[in-house]
Amino acid sequence: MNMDSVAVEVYLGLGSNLGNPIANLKSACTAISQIDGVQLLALSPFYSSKPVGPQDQPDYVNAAIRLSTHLSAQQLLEQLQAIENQHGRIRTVRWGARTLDLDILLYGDSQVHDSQLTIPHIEMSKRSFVLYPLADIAPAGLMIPGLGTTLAALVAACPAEGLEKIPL
Ligand code: ROI
Repeated sequence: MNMDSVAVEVYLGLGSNLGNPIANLKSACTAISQIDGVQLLALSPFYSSKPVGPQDQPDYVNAAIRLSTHLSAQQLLEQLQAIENQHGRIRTVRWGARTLDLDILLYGDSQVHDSQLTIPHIEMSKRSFVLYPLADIAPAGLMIPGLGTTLAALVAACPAEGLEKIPL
């Protein structure tokens, strides 16, 4: 339970570039919707994206989720890591290929800085594969805590290069 025991609106980033990425994201979505204390509110379209970081890995599929939860950020992280592990995630090289990556991008208007979690997610403001799916399901005027800027402003400053919406 979070401290106020009030439902908090949370945004997640999803990514996969091993196995069947689309199937991995769909199955992750189902698993997330089944977490006790989580209500799924929206799922973005899926995007294919060129790898950021090392280029010698397959293209990614990325998406974003909006949910509401009574869980604390830490409790939610534990549930998400369990889902990553169920999907065969093996943590090897930094910035390497992965079957499933689930990131807490935003947790209400909170900022979290501890050994396990940094919210807002550090790199989100520069990454098209995070910002564009997020913009599909979040209000344009959404403020990014700590940055003093809106989601729409970040999107406007971030070219969609290497990013393509996957038709349904
Ligand atoms: N690149 C893309 N396109 N999508 C991701 O989800 C992703 N995740 C990562 C790194 C390796 C930084 N690159 C990525 O963790």
